Amino acid sequence: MSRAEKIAGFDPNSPGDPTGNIYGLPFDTDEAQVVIVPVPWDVTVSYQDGASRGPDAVLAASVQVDLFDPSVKDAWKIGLAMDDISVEVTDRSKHFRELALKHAVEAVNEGSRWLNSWVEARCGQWLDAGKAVALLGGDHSTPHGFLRALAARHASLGILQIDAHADLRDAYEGFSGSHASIMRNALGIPQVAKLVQAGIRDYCDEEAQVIAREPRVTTFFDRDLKRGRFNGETWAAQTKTIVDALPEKVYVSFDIDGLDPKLCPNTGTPVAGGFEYEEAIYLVESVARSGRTIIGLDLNEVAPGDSGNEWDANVGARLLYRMCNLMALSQGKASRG
Ligand SMILES: [Mn+2]
Repeated sequence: MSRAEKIAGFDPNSPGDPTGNIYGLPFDTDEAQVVIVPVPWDVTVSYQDGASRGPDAVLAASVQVDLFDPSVKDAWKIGLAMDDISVEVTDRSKHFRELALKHAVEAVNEGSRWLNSWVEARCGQWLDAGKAVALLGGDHSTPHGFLRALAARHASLGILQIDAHADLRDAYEGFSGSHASIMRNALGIPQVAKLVQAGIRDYCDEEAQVIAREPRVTTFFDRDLKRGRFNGETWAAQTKTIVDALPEKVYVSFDIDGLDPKLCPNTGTPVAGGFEYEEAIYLVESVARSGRTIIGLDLNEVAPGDSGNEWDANVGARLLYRMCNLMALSQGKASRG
């Protein structure tokens, strides 16, 4: 069946097909304009594990997501599909996590380098096929290879990081590829011209110093955003300030713990405070509507609860759907709703 025939034969109003692809959509990765690359990896988790099961959980929860998106016209027709969940990545994550618990630092760092190369190749392959690419972690270390793939294809880019944590540590517990170092490592990529952080509310002295001394980093702390609101600033005005700090090409890195933890109670390192769901969507939508191009994005640290609680994945699946649609909109692969 061709892509056109699949669109003609699909009923977006019917319940999602649980045996199908992500969101119950009828497209495979060749037919899709947006490819979601799952990275089931959580090796250096510091508090609660489970993010490696994020892709499975989001895939399962995705069939509950209604496909109408008020921001993007006929959003389901864009074509979203998820790449295979790699057994090799899953197995290596388990293997290196065991080593991390034994604090085998060098072996684990070698594992992180392998993962970064794997992600770079996988995402690069889809970028070269003309796809918009979204990475689904996994812990927050997983997008490093994707950023390298984008840096190899764009002379300059900025990152919008939505997160409770600054993730600017120079290695954490000795692990160079730690989730807590992802943005420090991203700053090591010369094409990363700007890092704009939003929602940050848990960070150490070392990270505060990086923020203070590194001209590429602009941080909008949760405390300052909230206090501004208490004093009458609007989220629209604050959002404009955040977006204005970004260059033309933007990568969105969304750690789900940037949201209020009531929306992600099982994430690895929840912190009180944070964004409401629609506040976060509004921020990402404002990037797209500003005329900037979202050249890639990730959603990370979505973890299902041990008790079979699927709430985090339910939120994550909705967030990912709307961000993918907004990325497609910003890339001219869809039009405004
Ligand atoms: Mn993070």
